[in-house]
Amino acid sequence: MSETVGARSGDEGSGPGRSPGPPACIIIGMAGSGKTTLMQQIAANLSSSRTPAYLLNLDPAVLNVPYRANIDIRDSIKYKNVMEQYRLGPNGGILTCLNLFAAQFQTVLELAEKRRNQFKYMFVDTPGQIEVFTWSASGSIITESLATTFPTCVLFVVDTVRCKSPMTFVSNMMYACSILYKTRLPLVVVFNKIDAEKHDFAVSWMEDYAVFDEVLREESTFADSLARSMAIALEEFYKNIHSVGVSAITGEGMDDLFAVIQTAAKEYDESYRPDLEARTRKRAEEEQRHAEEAYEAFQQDRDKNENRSSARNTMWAPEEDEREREDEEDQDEEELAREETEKEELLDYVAKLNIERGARPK
Ligand SMILES: Nc1nc2c(ncn2[C@@H]2O[C@H](COP(=O)(O)OP(=O)(O)OP(=O)(O)O)[C@@H](O)[C@H]2O)c(=O)[nH]1
Ligand SMILES: [Mg+2]
Repeated sequence: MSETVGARSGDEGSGPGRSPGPPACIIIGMAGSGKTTLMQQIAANLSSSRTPAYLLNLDPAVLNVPYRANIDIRDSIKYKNVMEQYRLGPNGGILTCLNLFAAQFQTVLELAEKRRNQFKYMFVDTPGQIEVFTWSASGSIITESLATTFPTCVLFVVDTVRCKSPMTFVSNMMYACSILYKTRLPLVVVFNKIDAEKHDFAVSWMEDYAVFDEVLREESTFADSLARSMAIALEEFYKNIHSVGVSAITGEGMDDLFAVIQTAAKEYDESYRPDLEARTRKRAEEEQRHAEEAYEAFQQDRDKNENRSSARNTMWAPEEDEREREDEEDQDEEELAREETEKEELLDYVAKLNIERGARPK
């Protein structure tokens, strides 16, 4: 775990030979953890220091957005209409809105990309139904597109008051851990609501397992032993993330938050971007290989068909001629045999008639 306090500027941390662009932060967190209020605080904070920012609201179901969003999903997609049209419940409605929006996200990014020199930060507010964004295809598309355009990190917002319960704390950390491995982006755990509850206890639980274990010893329920095993598993995860305490209401800790975002953006540029580019390259190579294989198979099929038809049209095949001749001869023989039989039957019939006539008295 690391936390650095530094200057507020989006121009730091340039990679070799190019400007990395302004950091983009995706704000994710459990329902009611304070994501939207944090967006509001960020907007107010940056506005007072005249730092331009690009703000996106991706929550289609929110009634009021308490900050001026540059892009608001609600402008192009109406949550209630989507629910009615597709006969969906609240979560299905949000998911479908995100799916529809993901299809337009490239255009959104192009708009932002054009203005990349005009803002220092980008922040993205997401729906409270965390799994709708984190585990959906549209969430992945939006995250990956953003990460290939700007130095991107995830701000995982946690309600510090609720984290006093060890089980809730561990559950939140497990979720944060899964997001880290899913997105493969730098992750900052933002302990929010520190005006109501300081986050020191959470930091000590993350830094020293013995402290957390001590708290669990006081109770010995099944859930606590589960929390203990999960905390052991999480020790490694804590080394790979940042954490910071803020109050979205009072603005406490905001300088620390901006500083840690800068650190995360540098990390993105130094290690996450090369990893992402390698993955993108690998995927492109695989797609290229599949396309080439498919084209080769298509060509082979086409060549085979062409050979077959040109052979039929142009090449002399004595075996075929022989077979045709034999078939014709067989047909002739059958015809002859039938005619022969008919003639014999006719002669028999005439002979029979003659006998009868002869037998009949004149
Ligand atoms: N005391 C305190 N309350 C806060 C803070 N931040 C948010 N809240 C309160 O927490 C509640 C939820 O805040 P929101 O910002 O709507 O949370 P959210 O994560 O956007 O909620 P969803 O989008 O529904 O998931 C509101 O009542 C806020 O006033 C904070 O720093 N301190
Ligand atoms: Mg919200």
